[in-house]
Amino acid sequence: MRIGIICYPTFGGSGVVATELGMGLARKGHEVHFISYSKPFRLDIDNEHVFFHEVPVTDYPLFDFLPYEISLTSKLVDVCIHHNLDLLHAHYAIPHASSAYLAKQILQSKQRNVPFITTLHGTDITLVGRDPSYLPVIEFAVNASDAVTTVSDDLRKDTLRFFQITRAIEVVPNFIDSALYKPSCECSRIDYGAEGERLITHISNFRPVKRIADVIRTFYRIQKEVPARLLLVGDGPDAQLAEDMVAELGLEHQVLFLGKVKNVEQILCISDLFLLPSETESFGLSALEAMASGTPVISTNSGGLPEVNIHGYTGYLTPVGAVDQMASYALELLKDQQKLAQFRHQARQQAARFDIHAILPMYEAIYEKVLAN
Ligand code: GMT
Repeated sequence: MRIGIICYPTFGGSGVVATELGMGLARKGHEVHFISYSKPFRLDIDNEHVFFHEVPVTDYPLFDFLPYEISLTSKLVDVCIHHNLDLLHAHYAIPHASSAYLAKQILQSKQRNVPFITTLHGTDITLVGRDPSYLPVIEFAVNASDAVTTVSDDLRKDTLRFFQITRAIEVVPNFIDSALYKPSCECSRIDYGAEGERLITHISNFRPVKRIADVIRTFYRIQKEVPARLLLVGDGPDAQLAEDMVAELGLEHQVLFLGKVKNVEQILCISDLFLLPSETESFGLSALEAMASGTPVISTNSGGLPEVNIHGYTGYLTPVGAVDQMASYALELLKDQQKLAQFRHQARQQAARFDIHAILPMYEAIYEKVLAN
């Protein structure tokens, strides 16, 4: 198949999933065209079946806001025609699904039929998409898609709750490559912490929804009882808040701000615990990556997280904001070597259910169904 993938190129789960999906499809022999305003940060164009098309946005003194959707739609039309694409797959509804819809209409006027699949990732439904300034367009584009998927059952339910949906929604969970995310790696713990120190990790795009302050509060309680370091991976609007808190609590020597790291598997495989105290999380791809690396997860029970992290088996779940509870679960594992080893093993086992080899055929089956129609 010749597949066009529309995604955000930035440090974020939807772009990561779209990139890994496209690269996985290319390895299986499909021709995959990524369309975005810059090259997705995890994309390696080292496969003859992978192409990247940059969406140029032309500025003009009249524009206070650049009309990205129009440039994207024009690019979609152009790539579909010149590369004879069979279908488009939009990751994150805003604005990718509505641009794909418009491109499909334009192509139809040129006697070409290019169906599009929309994958909803999270805040495109739960936060941003519900905003009245986006809702009618998103609702329309979702209903007009030739197939719609969500990354968890919880997100499917939210979509049905917040929007008037007239079509079926299939759940295709996020996935990892178990050959890449594994407990053993060449990294050395000594590069990040002293002998005997536990390594606690958090990875995110530091948006308010991630509740980065709860990560630091939880770590503050942990390090009072167990020698530990906190590895913070990523960057975003709340990075400054995190730095200020770390200074206020006198944790400068125990918290490492690692910024945007491309190969997060090298940090996860040396970590003892992963913290994800999000306000809402449709799936929690970073939690899955941690589990695949044999790192138990202490997370909130919000959104789709309970579909990934199993309470008392792969880690623990707590209500949002329950930092004392998070810290006490963390300490329970960190103080019991045998239990920690057992949870590590179970986390890896649970993650295997989400291996790319099991999930990718689900997308291929949807593509085939759409094309057959
Ligand atoms: O919805 C977002 O916040 C953006 C998106 C992203 O690009 O980072 O994250 C969402 O999609 C990921 C991949 O499907 C999920 O693993 C995240 O849980 C989800 N984030 C939220 O729901 C907050």
